[in-house]
Amino acid sequence: MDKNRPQNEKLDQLNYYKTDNSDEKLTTNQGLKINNNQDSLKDGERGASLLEDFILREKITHFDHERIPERIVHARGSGAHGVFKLHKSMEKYTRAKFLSEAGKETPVFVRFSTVAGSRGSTDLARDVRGFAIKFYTEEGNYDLVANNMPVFFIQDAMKFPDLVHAVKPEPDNEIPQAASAHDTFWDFISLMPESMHMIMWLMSDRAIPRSYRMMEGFGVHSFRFINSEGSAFFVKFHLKPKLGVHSVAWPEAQKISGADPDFHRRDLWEAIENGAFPEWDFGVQIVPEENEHDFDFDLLDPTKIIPEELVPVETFGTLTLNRNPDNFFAETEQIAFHPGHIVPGIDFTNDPLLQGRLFSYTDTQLSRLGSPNFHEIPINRSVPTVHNNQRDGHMRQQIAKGKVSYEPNSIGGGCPFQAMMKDGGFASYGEKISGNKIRARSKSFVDHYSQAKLFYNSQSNPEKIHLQKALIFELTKVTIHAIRERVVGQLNFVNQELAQIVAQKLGVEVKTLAQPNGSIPADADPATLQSEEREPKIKVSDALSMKNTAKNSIESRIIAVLVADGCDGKRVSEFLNKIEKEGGVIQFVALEIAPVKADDGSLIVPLHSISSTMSVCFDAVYVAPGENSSKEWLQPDYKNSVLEFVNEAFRHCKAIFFDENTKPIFEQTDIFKLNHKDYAVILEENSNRDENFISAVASHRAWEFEKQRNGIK
Ligand code: HDD
Repeated sequence: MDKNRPQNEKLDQLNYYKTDNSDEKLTTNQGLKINNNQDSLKDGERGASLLEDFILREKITHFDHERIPERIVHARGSGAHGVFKLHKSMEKYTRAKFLSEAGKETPVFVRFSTVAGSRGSTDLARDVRGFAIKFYTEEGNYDLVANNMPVFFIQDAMKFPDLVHAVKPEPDNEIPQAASAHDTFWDFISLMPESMHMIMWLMSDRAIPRSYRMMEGFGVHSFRFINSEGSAFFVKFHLKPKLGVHSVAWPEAQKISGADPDFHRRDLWEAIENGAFPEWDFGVQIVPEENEHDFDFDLLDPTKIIPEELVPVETFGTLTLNRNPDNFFAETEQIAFHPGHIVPGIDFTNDPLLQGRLFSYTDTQLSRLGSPNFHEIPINRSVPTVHNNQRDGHMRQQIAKGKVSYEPNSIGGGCPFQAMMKDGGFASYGEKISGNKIRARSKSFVDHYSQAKLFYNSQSNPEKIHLQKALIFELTKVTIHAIRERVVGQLNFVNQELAQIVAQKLGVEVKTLAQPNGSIPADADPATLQSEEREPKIKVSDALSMKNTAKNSIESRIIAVLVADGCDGKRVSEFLNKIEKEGGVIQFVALEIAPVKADDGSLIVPLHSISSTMSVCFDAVYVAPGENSSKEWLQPDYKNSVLEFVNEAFRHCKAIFFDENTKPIFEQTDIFKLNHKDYAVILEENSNRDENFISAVASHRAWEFEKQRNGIK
């Protein structure tokens, strides 16, 4: 068995359904061997096709029906198999078996996604990323249908269709694709103060990740853990990537969307194929039930985080993705997640957003996958066999034996039996509830700005600047002045300086919106719904800034090595060895795609030519040394391309390497023109120059110099 391709009970189950065409003859769907797959059956060589041609009809009919509706949201996605390993038993808090025995491994399938775009849209949209995990536990499937942001736009599922209609392409002309920068989205947002915290996240660089492998995951809602004594705890789920949280810059995202719209999909696929398995620490923030009301926000409000300074994340396991799917449609497209797929020991809370989700997910699978038997699709099957009295329906696979499909019964000996709790039977948590039926929002939800402020105030300066620019970009695309004005009015409640900066670029006035306190009257005009602010215990939280993330590895970072005929073969191969030792990836970029001959006679096969790629697709640039290198690269046909390649990497604060040989190129770059000698690693006397370059790559970007490097005062 290939060590990179581990087996487990789920993969064994999937193997049963797999086909391999190697050494096989072509057949129809009925298993009939086909003798001619080139021509239809005709009435003479030049005659009309015959209706009798069942082979042609079968082929065309199947083809005509091979598309299914895309997901109503999160249509664009990529998935992978993996494993969750529990390091520390959580049985003190939950009786879920997959969280009880330290060392236990549970198979998983994870699907990452963007929200707004269609199935074929770019990976690099400014958007929330879905991070949905299916745990194939011994007690049935547990789905954590998470996002890469810990809060949501709205507090109640009642508003979800409105939110999605607003962000999706506008209904008259279906423009724009996979973008929130348009009138209807910002119109809705400007009237929904509760969305302001999420807007801070969405306008931050978290919305344009460098990789799915470098994103956090959050369950968003408070869920419940229940232990075997019946004690309950509120929990918020967290996934922290071992590679740290990193992003690209917005101008890069826009270019990558053109250069490689599959950027994240390709990155995930290639990392797994290369054995650089993405990993996350998995943990929870735990709040005992009796402490539910200890906070200055409501634990049931999905627009709020619990700052990690108040309740630290307790990590207890590792999620590793180690196997690409065999078939995108069968696995990634057909997988059906649902926050209502839970196991004993985990339960819901009354978060009104979560409550609505519990209805929506099964419902949507019915139209997307076409039948209530979607649980029988191989990727959706639980590891334990299903035993119940549900029967029939489109595409039923299971062959249930016997006469009995009802309960109670005596003919079947009463089977299948209900399970006692001690035998793993699920029983909903017996939460005490008393109240009148009411269609309203709790007053404890009406603080919309405190945590938006917390997020903004916790950002480093470069992050704040990116956030401001994102807002300016988005609102520039808005065509209606009043909408811009209302959004700026909302921003003013978050941070006055932020509102001023944005307003000035848009040419709007900062107007203070009305701010009545108190709970929301049933007939209130949404435009006047305002926040009732509380004094938060935490003013700044380190966990909210990407500045404080892990920056200690170049694992799987892609370095463009610019090679030309006559480059220093020995230096290039030494560099290659160093990078590979550190887990980095080298991709050679040459003048053209033809092999390059180094000065020692060795041949280097490039993956790209300078005109077929852009430096936005790489994490760093290494201009290979060599006596001829400068002359080659500065030929009239290539000079502009190479300078643009380097200048763009410089604009986005990436590590760039030149040495004494390639100084003539360096001297024509913006780095030299702007006199940022500190920037490029040109350390002629320094024997550690490769090492210095590697540590610059590990720190991802030097964002703090962005203003200066762009020549902005
Ligand atoms: Fe949702 C898909 C995450 C609120 C209704 N959602 C979907 C996916 C993710 C999330 C990651 C993609 C799953 C996959 O890869 O197949 N959704 C969230 C999070 C939410 C959230 C973290 C808030 C905290 N969603 C939400 C609400 C509703 C829905 C309030 C409806 C009331 N979501 C759906 C859906 C989707 C979906 C329409 C579309 C495809 C699917 O379910 O399977 O039912």
